[in-house]
Amino acid sequence: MAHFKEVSQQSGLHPKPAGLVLQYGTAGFRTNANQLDHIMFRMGLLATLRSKKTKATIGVMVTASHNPEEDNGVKLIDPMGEMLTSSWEGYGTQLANTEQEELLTTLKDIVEKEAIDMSHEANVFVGKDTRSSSASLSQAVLDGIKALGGHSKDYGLVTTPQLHYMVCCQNTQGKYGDATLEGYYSKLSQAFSQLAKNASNRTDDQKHLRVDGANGIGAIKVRELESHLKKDLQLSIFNDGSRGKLNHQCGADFVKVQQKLPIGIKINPGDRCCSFDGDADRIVYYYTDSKGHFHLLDGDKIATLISSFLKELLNEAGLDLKIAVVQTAYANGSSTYYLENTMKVIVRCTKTGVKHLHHAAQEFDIGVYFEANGHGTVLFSRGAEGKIQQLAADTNINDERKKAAFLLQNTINIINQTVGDAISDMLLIEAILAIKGMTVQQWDTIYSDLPNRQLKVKVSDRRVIETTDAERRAVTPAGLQDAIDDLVKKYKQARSFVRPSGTEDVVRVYAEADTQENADALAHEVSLAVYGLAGGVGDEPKPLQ
Ligand code: NG1
Ligand code: ZN
Repeated sequence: MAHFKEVSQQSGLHPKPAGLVLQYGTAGFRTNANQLDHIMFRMGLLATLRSKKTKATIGVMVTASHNPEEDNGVKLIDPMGEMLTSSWEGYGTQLANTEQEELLTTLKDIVEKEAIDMSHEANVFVGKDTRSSSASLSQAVLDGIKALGGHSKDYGLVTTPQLHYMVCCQNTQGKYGDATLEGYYSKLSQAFSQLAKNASNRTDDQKHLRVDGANGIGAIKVRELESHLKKDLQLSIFNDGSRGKLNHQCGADFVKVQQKLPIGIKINPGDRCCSFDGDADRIVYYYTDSKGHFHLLDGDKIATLISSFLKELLNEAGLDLKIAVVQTAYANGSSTYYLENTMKVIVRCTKTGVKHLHHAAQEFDIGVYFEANGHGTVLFSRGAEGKIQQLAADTNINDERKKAAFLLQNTINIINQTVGDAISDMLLIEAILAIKGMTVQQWDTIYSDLPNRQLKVKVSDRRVIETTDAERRAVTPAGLQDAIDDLVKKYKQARSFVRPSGTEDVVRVYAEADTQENADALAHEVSLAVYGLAGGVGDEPKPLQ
């Protein structure tokens, strides 16, 4: 086969460092950028095979999200804009780790196993974030696609969710929207302006939002969106990449984990602010009060705001649709309690990693899913969308139902259903706050978060920790779960769990309790248990200050 010869020649330009082993994890490959050139070339090959197999356009995004600037990464996007199916992640790992001379054999094995018709055309969309390494790494992806005879379209700088959106638009022949940036901005901004019509008498202050762009791609793209928004929403963009370093002391991950303001943002008490992460698929909100205290509104608060808005609209519209909220073990206990007992919606808990949440959300008419870190979206089943469209077109219904149907229709249009999207989530949250005439403080008081703490522990092999029950309990090493249970018993309203990270070489520890001191103490004690029982390396974890 001519293409295999081409692969053989081209792969020599993207050699694999002998012995290097990497794994296609929860967010694709992610590590220091200088180890990734061969991975990118090979993911270009894999995407081309995946495209031939599915007879659809596939996406490849070059980014390491919230990781430091020095890192990079790559993830594949499946035809409907969702993450690569797990059955192909293994091929990603195989291709990544096969030594140079075995590459063709591995490739042919995949072709054979999947019975891929190599004569079929392949089409791959490629995007990248603003990291300095992204340009050459995305070129390596394009080289891989070309070597296997695939067609590619290079979108250049885009957010991760924008590329997911393009793939979905392309494979639905434009039914989901136009596969262009212009198409994306106009669909979202039109839906926003329709929703904003239902907000009464907003002052300029209420229309004003401060955005921390994490010095990344989100800052560039939210500025492009701005010109489509007219006067409905006024943005002040900080950490826009003109000076600071990507994700350094800013961005959604920093704000969520450190529970403090990002660097470089100027705010007065009560001002509404949000932070994106490095590839703009996460968002968190926050403000400071008159005493200067910081208040975070994370993915759990966002899920609560969105699901209560949708539930009210469904009631008003008289639509009987099943709505659920999907969370992970990191969801604050107060949010789960509020959703289940006050709002009375179905709550599901899945393993960490967006694909798990996405799949669970697909089981309902309307599935709202958010990780506490701010990654999430809303999925509407085809049946639910149909019922909403039908109602919106019905001329024989009263004004209240008509208005609710119209709001639901535009809510569907403002949401990027392919994946969590900071820009789309931001517009939806702004629209809900505007329609409800709600301040960020009022939103914050829906429930009070239990104080919590997240820590990391270094161990020699994090795979010694195996978990069950959506990662809420450790099965191995022996004795660890008993130790955690005993520690948790010492505190009020306490909960704690540990799990190996899928994106970093650490074990993550989470604890919550009635006070911040207790949450900190519990997290520290559990860290010591992990260090002692799971092969901790380096210095023993120190208590928090
Ligand atoms: P790991 O490193 O597996 O904890 C982190 C996030 C996930 C997800 C992935 C992908 C936490 C605790 N974990 O995974 O939720 O977003 O990164 O980016 O926030
Ligand atoms: Zn991200």
